[in-house]
Amino acid sequence: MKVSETILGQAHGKDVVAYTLTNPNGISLTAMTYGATITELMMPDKNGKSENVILAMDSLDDYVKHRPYYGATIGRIAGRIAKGSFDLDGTRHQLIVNEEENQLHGGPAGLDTHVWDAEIEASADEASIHFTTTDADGANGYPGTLSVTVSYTLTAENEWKINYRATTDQPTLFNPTNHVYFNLSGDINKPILQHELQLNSAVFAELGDGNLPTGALLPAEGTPFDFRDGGKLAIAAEQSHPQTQKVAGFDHPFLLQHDTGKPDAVLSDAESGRSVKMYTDQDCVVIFMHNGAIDKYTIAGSPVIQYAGITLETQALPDAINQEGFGDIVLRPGEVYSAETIYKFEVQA
Ligand code: G6D
Repeated sequence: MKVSETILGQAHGKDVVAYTLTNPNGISLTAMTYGATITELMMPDKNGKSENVILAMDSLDDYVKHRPYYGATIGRIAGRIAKGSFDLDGTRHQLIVNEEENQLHGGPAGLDTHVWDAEIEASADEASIHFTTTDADGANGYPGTLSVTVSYTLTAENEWKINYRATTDQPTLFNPTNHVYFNLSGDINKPILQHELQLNSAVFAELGDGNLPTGALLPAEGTPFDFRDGGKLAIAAEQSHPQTQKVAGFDHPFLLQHDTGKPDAVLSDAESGRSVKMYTDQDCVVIFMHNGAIDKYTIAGSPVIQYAGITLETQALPDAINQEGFGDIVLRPGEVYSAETIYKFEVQA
């Protein structure tokens, strides 16, 4: 497995390094130490043409300036925390809020804004980038010093494996994700509405004010949220349901069934022949369809179009600390947080 590296520039006074892992099948993964962010996933289409199938900015400075979250490691908490506050062991904690009265994606100095350290591990069959960072006690309002490792592994079987490990010296919260956007056409100016999604989920979380979960877990049966038998993403963009109307598509958490031996999700693009199978040990996947402009920026000289990409953000249910029955995202001293998500890339002629 081939490994190369390059220095992209500096952020927070530290060099930002990008590493490229290339497997024998012409698939390569590039990720940088700023935000432990994946910036390129090159793969061939059915005619052998290799293109980047994820959204990426033109430069490191654009990632820092616009914070698009593209491909970034999100934490301590992915998604929103209502009013940026929660009770933990009888103490009320107030986080730094960065989206009106709520906290989004770990706050203004979330893990995606860190310059992580990195180590490479490579063998004939796979190569890994082990990113590490420490989030100081009180950062963005969170208690405890959190030590995090995120490992990206590219295998000879065309898998991108993401493994998270974390420890803390005080009880705190941790629910990370990766915010990669896929566009399997390889063309950022082609909306993903003709992509096919097959999703093993029968339940989704209703969104209320501020795109926070209301706490209601709704059946997908008979709604545009039921992709168990597969369907084109255009179905979600038709906005035929109050919840798809609310956000012009999906921005929703889907509870995963984890059917034995089946991927949790399959995203495919018939025109290119490319597909990605998703497997995870997480309860849910948040699917966001880039429904509107995130900030005012261009990529390759053009503004980013609506539906330019789709995220498959595996995680615990958002705002779980404030919602009964949404799962436990508390990490305590002596515990080791671990989670794995695998994206497996395939091409059909
Ligand atoms: C919007 O509501 C969405 C989030 O889910 C997404 O992560 C963010 O844009 C980038 O706020």
